[in-house]
Amino acid sequence: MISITSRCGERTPPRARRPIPVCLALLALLLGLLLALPGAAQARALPDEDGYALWLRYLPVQQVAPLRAVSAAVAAPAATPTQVVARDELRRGLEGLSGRRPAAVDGVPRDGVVVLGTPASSPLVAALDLDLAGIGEEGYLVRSVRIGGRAATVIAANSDIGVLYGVFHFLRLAQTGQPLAALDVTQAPKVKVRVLNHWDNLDRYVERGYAGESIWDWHRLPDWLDPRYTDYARANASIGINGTVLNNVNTSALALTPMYLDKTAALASVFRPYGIKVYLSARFSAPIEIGGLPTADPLDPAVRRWWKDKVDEIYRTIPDFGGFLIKANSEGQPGPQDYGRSHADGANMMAQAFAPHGGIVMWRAFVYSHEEPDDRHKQAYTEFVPHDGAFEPNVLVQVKNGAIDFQPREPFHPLFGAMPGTPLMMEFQITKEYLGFATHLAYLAPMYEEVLRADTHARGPGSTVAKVVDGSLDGHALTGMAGVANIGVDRNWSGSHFDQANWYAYGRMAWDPYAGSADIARDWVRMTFSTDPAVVEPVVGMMMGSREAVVDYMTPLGLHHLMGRGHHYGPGPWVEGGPRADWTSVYYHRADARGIGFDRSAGGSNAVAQYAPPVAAQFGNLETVPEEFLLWFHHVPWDHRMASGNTLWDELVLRYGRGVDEVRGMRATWAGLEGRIDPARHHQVAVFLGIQEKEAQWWRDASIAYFQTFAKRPLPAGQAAPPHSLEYYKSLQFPFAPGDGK
Ligand code: GCV
Repeated sequence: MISITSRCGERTPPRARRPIPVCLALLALLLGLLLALPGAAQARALPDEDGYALWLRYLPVQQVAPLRAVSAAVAAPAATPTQVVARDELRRGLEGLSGRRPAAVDGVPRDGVVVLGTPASSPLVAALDLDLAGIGEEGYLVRSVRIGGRAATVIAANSDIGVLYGVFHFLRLAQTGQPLAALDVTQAPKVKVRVLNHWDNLDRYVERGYAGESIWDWHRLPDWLDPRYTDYARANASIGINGTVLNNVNTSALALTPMYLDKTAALASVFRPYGIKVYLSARFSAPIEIGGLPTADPLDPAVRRWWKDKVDEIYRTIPDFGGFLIKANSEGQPGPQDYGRSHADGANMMAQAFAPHGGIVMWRAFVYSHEEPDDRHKQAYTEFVPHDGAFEPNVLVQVKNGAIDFQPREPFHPLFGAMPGTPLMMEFQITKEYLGFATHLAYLAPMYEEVLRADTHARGPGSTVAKVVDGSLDGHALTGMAGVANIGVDRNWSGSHFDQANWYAYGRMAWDPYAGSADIARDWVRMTFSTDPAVVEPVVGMMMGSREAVVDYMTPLGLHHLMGRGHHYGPGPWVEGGPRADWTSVYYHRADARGIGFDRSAGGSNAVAQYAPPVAAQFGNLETVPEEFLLWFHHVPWDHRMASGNTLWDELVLRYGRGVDEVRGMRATWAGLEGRIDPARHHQVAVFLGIQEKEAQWWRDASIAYFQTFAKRPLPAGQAAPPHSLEYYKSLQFPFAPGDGK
């Protein structure tokens, strides 16, 4: 009889296996000893990841059997590009997650088939006679059903793109370890236009970009279609984003020339199967710069003709083009006011050119002028409210979440609720111009959530910003949300692993402005790092506290706009002088011997009067203003008593310190996760958290050193004095800090 050699080296007949458990036990012991030696962690380490896969990693799930039970095969039409994409994404995802590629089938020959389609594209879906009436063009159902007595999962919609969204939802459930056997999901987006705004120049420089150059390789377009464009589209479709504005709002008119329209058309062809329309920022003076006209006056017939012809030309090149995004009469950009015309005149001229094609105009309300001495906070409201109801129906007025500029915390913009006759879309910033660039960990969804849930009281209590944005407050069908993208050519797309979460959360909240930031964080962590609760809970905890930490160490208690000049990197509360007062810090904090803060109450600039009366009353009164907005709305004496019992000065110092402590806590939490996250990503995040701690400390020290020159009070007990002089902090220069406008 042939004998085999066991791993213990014993000569054992094939059936006589008794000694093996003993020998395995010895082996296990040996292995255990080996693993306990230094360097053993390396041997166990998870494979390195570079972050390119984002939240679509599709790695094997822990509980494979339940997933395999519901996903043995896929029955899907493949007659259109979107159908192919939906079917392939599902098979790719399931193969990665379950370790088995599901077969493609035509019917339901066995249990565990995932059926995709619309009633028109799939006879199986048609036969189910599902109620798809309420889900619109982009909604979907994901439901566990029986077909011919067999268990199946149907992903059904009224359109191919709805099916694709449903596929991504189903995959998310699988990725996050949710039960899949009794599904009954109905989803429809609450917002119609869900776009990214790229502040990408045609030379690939990204204004306020911290993730490398622009991913749009304009020079090699239209011929070279970087595969990354497809992955970009997949990622966006997976979170419901349905449009992208390719170029910076501070744009060159060249973006509208035939050469660039061909390049844009090439990108549109990649994005189309994923339901993503392309939009362009248009320069208001383009009729002069590329049209050879002497004027860009929106009431001039030749100018109107030029825009109409240009828009017609665009639609000949890109039949499903989305529309224009316009920054006009803001920060030096040309606009209708250059000709004594209003924003409505400018927007309507363009909107009329788009109307026959079904396109839209997103007209930004981020306007302020250095010729206008009034509080910058008030200028957008002053310029836009008189034109409420005067915009064409295909115009969305795009409003930043707050009235100044994407600060770590701002009260909601007073335009929300103040223009019932005009659809207002939200503009959030995903890139972290004012929240630590790509190195600081700041999960922004709690900030988005805070603004969306804010009550404008415009039509009585419960008139939340979310209701303005989703159109339900004033009955608008055209609705939108924009997110200023944080994407670049960095391998991990966003410059840091955690900044991917802000892109992800933005998409989820554009789809559903009522979604909860913690739930979204939990999904993201499970998909991006691990489903292990020992990872998920601490990381979600870090994320949820992270934005508040930034508020504390940069701009506590309603302070704002205190960063370095131009590049916006690091503290610069001393910034003064220069071309315009509202580009300085002293304009905003107004610190003096008496106290600190911008008086926007009735006794000051009276910006509070732009809010509905209950909000104006709350913000305008020192006794009732929420402390997080105290110095936003009031100039407050240094010895003012805070809710904590501390004086304002002491509280300010303590808040700065609290922010630094929070970052220290995040570092410690992250350090404790070593071994549970792949070394490459763990290491980069750990190093970035180290940078964040250093910079948080710098913000705290520099700010305290500066404000103490006004407060002239000692630091509260136990608070360390800044280690350097104010002159030292002021002397620091960062000539090549990334992302500055140019
Ligand atoms: C694209 C701020 C930023 C600018 C940006 C501008 C805007 O001022 O610093 O870089 O320009 O906002 O939103 O238009």
